[in-house]
Amino acid sequence: MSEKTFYVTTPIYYPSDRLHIGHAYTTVAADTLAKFKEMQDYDTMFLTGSDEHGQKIERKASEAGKKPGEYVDEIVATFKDLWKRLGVDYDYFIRTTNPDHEKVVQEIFKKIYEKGDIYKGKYEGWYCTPCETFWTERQLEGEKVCPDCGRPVEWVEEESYFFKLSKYADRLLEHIKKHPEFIQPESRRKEMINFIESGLEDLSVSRTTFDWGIPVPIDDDHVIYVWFDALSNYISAIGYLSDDKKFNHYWPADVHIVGKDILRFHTIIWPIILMALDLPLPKKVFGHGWLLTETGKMSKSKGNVVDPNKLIDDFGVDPIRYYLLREVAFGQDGTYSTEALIKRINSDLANDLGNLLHRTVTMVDKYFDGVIPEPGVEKEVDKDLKNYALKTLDEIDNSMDNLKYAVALESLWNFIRRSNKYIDQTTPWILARDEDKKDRLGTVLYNLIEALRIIAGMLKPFLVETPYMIGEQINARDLIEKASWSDLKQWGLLSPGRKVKKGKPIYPRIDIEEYFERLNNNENKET
Ligand code: ME8
Repeated sequence: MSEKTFYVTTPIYYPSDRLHIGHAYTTVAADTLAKFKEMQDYDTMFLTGSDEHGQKIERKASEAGKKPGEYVDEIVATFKDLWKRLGVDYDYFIRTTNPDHEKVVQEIFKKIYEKGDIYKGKYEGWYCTPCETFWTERQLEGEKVCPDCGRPVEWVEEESYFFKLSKYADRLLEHIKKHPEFIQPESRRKEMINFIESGLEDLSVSRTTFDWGIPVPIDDDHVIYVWFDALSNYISAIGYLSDDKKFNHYWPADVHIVGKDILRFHTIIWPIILMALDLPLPKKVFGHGWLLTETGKMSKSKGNVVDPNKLIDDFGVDPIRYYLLREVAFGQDGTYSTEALIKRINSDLANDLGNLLHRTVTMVDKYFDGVIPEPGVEKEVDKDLKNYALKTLDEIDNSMDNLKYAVALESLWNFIRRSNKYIDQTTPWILARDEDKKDRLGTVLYNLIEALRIIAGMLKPFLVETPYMIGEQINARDLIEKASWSDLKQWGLLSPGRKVKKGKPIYPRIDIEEYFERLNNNENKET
């Protein structure tokens, strides 16, 4: 195993419903980061999964007239199917109903109980089942709705085990203040500090009024609180208490990527569980923003839930991945719109990238019978292009370290545009008129093919088909497949003499009006 490791996670989603574009957003981001680190020769561990216990799932299954186990099996299959379609390449998919996970959670509970940080008491308070969250009277400020999701809360009065969050509050605050990178982005870090400073109460970590959960190991009448169970996935999945070597290799996680809705669980409850276990804390928890629709928050009742499967059917996988990563600054809220998606496809994929490839391959085909020419003497304009490639690689590297996906893609597209400009500067069609300038023409076209090889390589973390579509046409699929990030820094890796395979434009332009017209006609047919 390589010394350099990188461990990245997504939340494990509730299999209470099928996933929507919001879940795809988080997962594609984590997948991109994992692919990027992989290219930089890290031994990468990318974890995702499903959070299958709890009252919410139990109720949903019963509404569907199914046993919880049967209900979640069906939905989890749709998760895996979506990740496959989106080109998400996780190393492990954890299900919290997996007996290995259940055993580790029980052991964690027992360890903390034996340490004296879990004790028995009685819980009296409010509970939001959709969020699986306990709320105190004070936190509700007189309202009987969940401060997070706005849905009604229920009164709960039952015997419960409590976890001493209060005992660790000062230590946690100190850690957060000492490690500014621990909670990102900065604005959310301040929110979390305020939350902790306003006082932490001990947390109820068991329930008695339903069964769909992991039994408390010392008391069969209780099941473990679903968040205690779910958060433990990040260590159970990599061998905590079962495979020390693997666990020590990957832990602490480099980054937990989550939505802002569940940042509190990840920056308060989770670190305190780890402190109680005497384990190091994750290096970073990144709470990204919310993806909204033009009619507000996605919800079944509003009928505005965006189904990623439908988008893949209509546009293909890479346009969706590109849009998710490019359109909204990670960390901020953004609005999903199909119109904006089509505009991105047309301007960035069809125009900037598609044209560069098409123009280049067409010229090699026309002026050199498709054979990639030898480069000759280098001019200033060629050096500029090469330096721009190096600069772009560094920029992407810096942006990715800060999870600035949109900025990374902006840098990449600046290089694509720079390469298009290189065509305009060097005017190959004029060089082609003069046999004496054949060498120069060869150099220009070789450089363009190299630029495309490097662009395809740089695209690999972000997009899953496009790099190889480019690879096919410039006949460098092999080089692109095996390219590491450092290979992209070597200009001239592609040997001349290969024959390009001119194909159709990789992204034909989409007519927005026509698309919506077709959509309306189809909807009318269905109703
Ligand atoms: O909270 N915009 O699962 P969940 C952006 N099981 N991201 C969104 C989104 C939106 N509109 N909607 C959902 C749970 N997400 C727990 C997690 S982890 C130990 C347990 C994404 O199915 C975002 O990442 O409700 C959010 O945090 C997550 O889905 C919530 O998924």
